[in-house]
Amino acid sequence: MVDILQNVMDHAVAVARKAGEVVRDAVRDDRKVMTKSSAVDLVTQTDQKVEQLIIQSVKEKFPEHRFIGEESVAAGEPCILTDDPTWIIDPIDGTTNFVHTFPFVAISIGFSINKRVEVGVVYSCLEDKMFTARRGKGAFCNGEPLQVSDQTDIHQSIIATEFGSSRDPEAVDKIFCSLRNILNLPVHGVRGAGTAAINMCLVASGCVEAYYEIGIHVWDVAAGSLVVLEAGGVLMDVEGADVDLMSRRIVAANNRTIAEIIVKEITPFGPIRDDAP
Ligand code: LIP
Repeated sequence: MVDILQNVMDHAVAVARKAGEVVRDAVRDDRKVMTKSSAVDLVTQTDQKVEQLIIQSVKEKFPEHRFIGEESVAAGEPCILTDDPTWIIDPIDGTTNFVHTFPFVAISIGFSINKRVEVGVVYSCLEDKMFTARRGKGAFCNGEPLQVSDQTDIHQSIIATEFGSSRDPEAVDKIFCSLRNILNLPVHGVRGAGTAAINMCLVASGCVEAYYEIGIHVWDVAAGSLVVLEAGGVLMDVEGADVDLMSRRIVAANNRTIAEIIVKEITPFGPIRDDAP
């Protein structure tokens, strides 16, 4: 019997590798920086070129599949997750890092059916780390199995987060309030790689106990969410409910104990949903 999901996984890995080559070649050259939703929400020609490369290549192999891509949505395509097989693509997660040659940049490709992510591929292309996950079949980095940390003591934990690209003063105040609460628990430290996808892979790898952020988009977290789950981790909304990938809010943690403590310290707010009309 044909294993469609394995075909999807193989294709996602192959095209992510090809995209990674393009990104690596461009990392020192692409200096034409444009902005999107705010003065610090950056995009380059490489983001657009890589998204086209991925979509073209997938269309040739899976002509009936749908797409949600960061740059296509920025260009006016709808961001609606249906039950149809859908590729959820961030061509460069960590565009600001890419622009500044800060060395964490990922190609993130999730694949969903019935609104549930079934395959996740995150290629940290400057480190040459290929993170892969398939529902029910585990998570891997360059073929090696991943396992979240077994830490249950928040005081012995490292937490990853980001400041995002909104500079709305109220949102910034809430982001800092959450950060202060978490630092003061205290935790061993707070880190941020500058890409949601890689932060989630760090949770899956056991290097940090949790990652949370408000303001991310579905393409930043679709693939990473499955990598976390398949490495034994948990996902939650920042107010403790089930995660909703369109809500632009996420907590990804090694276990429920850590996730619930983080949730208590977060000052929540609700950015406009990805699927808002
Ligand atoms: C970015 C993230 C980053 C997050 C930003 C943004 P982009 O994605 O991964 O960690 O803080 O909100 O979404 O724009 O580089 O694809």
